[in-house]
Amino acid sequence: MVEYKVADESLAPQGKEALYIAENKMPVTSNIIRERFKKEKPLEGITIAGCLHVTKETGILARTLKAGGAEVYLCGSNPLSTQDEVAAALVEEGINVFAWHGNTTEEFYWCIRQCLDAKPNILIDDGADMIVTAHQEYSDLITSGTIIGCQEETTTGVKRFRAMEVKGKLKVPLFPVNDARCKNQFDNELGTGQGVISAIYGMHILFAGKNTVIAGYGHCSSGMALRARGLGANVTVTEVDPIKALKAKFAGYNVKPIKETLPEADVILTATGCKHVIPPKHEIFDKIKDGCILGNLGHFDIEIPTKELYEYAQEIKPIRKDVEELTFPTGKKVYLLGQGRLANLVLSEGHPSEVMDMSFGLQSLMSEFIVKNKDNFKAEIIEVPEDIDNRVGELKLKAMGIEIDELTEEQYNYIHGFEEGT
Ligand code: RBV
Repeated sequence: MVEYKVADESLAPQGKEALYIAENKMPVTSNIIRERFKKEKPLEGITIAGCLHVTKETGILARTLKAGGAEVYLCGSNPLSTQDEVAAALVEEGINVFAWHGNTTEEFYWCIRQCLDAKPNILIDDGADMIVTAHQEYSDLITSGTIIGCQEETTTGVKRFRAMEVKGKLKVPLFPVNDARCKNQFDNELGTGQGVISAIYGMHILFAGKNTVIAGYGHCSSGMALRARGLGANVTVTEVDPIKALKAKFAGYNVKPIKETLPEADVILTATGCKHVIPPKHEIFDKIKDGCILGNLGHFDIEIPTKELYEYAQEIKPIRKDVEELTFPTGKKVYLLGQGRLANLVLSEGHPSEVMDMSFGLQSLMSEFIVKNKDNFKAEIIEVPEDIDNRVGELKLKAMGIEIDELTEEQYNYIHGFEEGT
C-alpha cells in the first residue's frame, strides 16, 4: 500500500501533464536507462529514499528507480520547492511521497523521518538533511547494514559530508554525485545559471543596464554571471577565493568586496554555499541601495541574512507571489525573493529537464552500481566512477543524435605515452 502525505490528491491530473513534458526532455533517464531497468530489474528488493526537490524531473527519476524494481520513498529537500501536483501524481503511480509546498521545519523533518521509517537501503539526498538525520536518529539502519550506500545531489551537501568525514563522523559509503562532470558542468552551470531569470519573474524587471551583483564564481554562480551579462546587466562578482576572483576578472566582470557593491546594486544574487554573504549588521543593511532585489540561488537560506533582515525591517509586505517588500527604519525598501530560499526552485520550476536528465541519469546508474558492489564499500566518500560519468555523457549525446570522434589506436598510444616529443 502506498504511504503518503501530500497537499491535495486531486491535483494529480496536472501533475501527470507536467511529468509528460519532462519525460520527453529526459531521454536518458526516462527512456534509455528505464527501458533497460525494466528488463533487468537491478533494484529488485531495494528500498530507495530520496530527499529531493519534488519536481517533475525528480518524478522521472522516481519512475525509473521504480521501473528498476525499487520501492521508492520521496520527501522534499526544501520547504518551498515541492510541486504539489507532481507529488499527487506520483502517489497515484505507487511512489510513497511525503511532501507539500510550504511545510514548516518541524513538518520537513517529519517527512524525512517517514522515509527513514521505511528502512531504506539507499538514500539519495540533496543538501544532506536526510543522511545527517539518519546518522543522528536512525543509527540502527547504519549499524545493521540496512543502508548500503548514499548519494548526494548538491554541492552544499557534499561540503557537509566532507566535513563529517574529516571529523570521523561519516558512517556510510557516500557517493558525491554532484561532483561528477556530467552533473556539475550542466545542472549547476546551466541550470542555476539560467536561474537568474527567477529574479526577473520576481519583479518583472529589465536586466539590461542593471547593476547586478553575483556573489560567488563557482559552477553555479559563474553560470549566473554569464546569463546576467547576456541579458545586458552590468555584472559585478564577489569572491573569497583568489583564483576564482581572477577567473571572474579575466572573464570581464567587475570584482569587488560585497560591502562596496551595496550602494550601487540593483540586484544581488547569491550562490556561494556560505552563510551571511551580506554581513548581518544594521549599518551594512543601510548601505543597500533603495529598491534593491535580493535573491539566493544556493541550497540554504543563510546566504542572504534573511532572519536578520526580517528582524530589522519595520514592515514586511508580500507584494507579489514569492516576493516580499521589506521597509527599513531609514525608509529604504528592498525586495526579497522566495524568503531567501533558492529562488531558482521557488520562483521557477527548478533546473530544466534537459540538464536534470544527466543528473538523474547518474543517480539511476549509481543506485545500480551501489547494489552491485555493496560488499566492497567502506564508510567514506567514494567518487562516482569515471566510466559511469562518461556513459551518461555518451547516452546524452546519443539521445541528441550527436556523434563524436573516437581515438584511433595510434592516438590512444600517443596521449598515454611519453616517448614522442620534438
Ligand atoms: N535541482 N533539482 C531540480 N528540477 O528537480 N532543480 C534543481 C529539479 C537540484 C540541483 O541538482 C541542485 O544541485 C540542487 O537542486 C540544489 O538543491
